[in-house]
Amino acid sequence: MTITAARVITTCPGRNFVTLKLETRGGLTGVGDATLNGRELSVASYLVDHIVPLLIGRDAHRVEDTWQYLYKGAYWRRGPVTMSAIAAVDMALWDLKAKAAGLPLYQLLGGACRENVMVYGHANGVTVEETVAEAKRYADLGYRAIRLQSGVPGLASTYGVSKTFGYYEPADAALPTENLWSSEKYLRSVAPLFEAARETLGWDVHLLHDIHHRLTPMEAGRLGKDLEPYRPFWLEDPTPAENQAAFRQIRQHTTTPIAVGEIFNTIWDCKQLIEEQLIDYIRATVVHAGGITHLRRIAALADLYGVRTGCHGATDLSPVSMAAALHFDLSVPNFGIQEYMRHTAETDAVFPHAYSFADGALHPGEAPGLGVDIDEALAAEHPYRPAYLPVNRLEDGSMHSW
Ligand code: CS2
Ligand code: MG
Repeated sequence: MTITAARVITTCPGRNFVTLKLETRGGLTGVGDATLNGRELSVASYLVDHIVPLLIGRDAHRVEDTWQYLYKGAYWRRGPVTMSAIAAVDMALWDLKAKAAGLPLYQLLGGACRENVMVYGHANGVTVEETVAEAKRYADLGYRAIRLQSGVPGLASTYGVSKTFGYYEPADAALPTENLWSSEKYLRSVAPLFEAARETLGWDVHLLHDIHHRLTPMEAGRLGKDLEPYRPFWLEDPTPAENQAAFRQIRQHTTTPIAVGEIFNTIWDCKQLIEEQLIDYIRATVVHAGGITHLRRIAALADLYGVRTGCHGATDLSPVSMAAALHFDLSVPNFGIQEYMRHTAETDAVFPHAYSFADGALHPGEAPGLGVDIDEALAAEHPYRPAYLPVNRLEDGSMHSW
């Protein structure tokens, strides 16, 4: 199954996406997501200028060898740009292999380990009342797990809260917008949010929250303890994870489950957190952690230590990533939960897909391959638009994690 052509398609149906499309001599095509929010053109260039020339003429069936070739052959290993580019190739090769077999990809990954993939939706609002009302709307739609992100009294804006009701798109300007942050004001706001949510939603729905890398380990330990009465499903990214040992401090102070990893790119980023059981869910995702081939290795390591998967699934991961993630989620033994921020209708039109939502869960469908494609003609109608993620400063002006 010789690769004869490769195209890198950058499109912006409301937000930017980078997609790799491979063609083979037999006429099959395979797609992979290469979107890195705010740095899209870096990955597009890495693919066009440094990877595509190496793919033409290669046997598309050699998925693992191609992964090893692109990882070990690059010399400069790891990092979000390299691993997102490798991920796109990997997704496209798995897509091709499954299409050639006439099977949905999950069947090549060992078959289904469950009937469907439980997902969590995003409820956000400027106030606790707005956020809880939005969470109730998700519960009424059948979601069994809902992430709560609310505004912080005294702060003009904060992570996860959209300016216009509904979709939260963080890459919101041609140059980074500057947000102001106060951990003290934030820490006072979370327990009241969860208390109100439990009062309205009850106990049969999982409630999640994303701290987004902003606390010290001790602040995170305190917040985890504050929320224990409300039984969160997880607290996400409580503190910057470059220092993985710091999570020992959080573990000493709270039993609230911890989820980390959406910005991780290889198994090495996850190793200590998993081996020391400092986390309960690993969030590494198919597009930023080297594709399906590498994500399966991360999940296998996590399984040894009782850590479950909780893959990142924000709208800056295209429907190609969502489709690939669902085949992975359906087949991996230690599945936990899948994030699912619904894409806009404009995005869905560019990326027709087979996955579907019902009863708080997604299923990848039975179409051969990933079950997703890119409408290149429609994609061409949405040219790339520079868009940066915000930056975050403390109220005294010090730079802080966004
Ligand atoms: C967030 C993301 O979905 C999440 O858990 O952390 O929205 C993240 O901020 C974006 O993917 C960044 O592009
Ligand atoms: Mg997150």
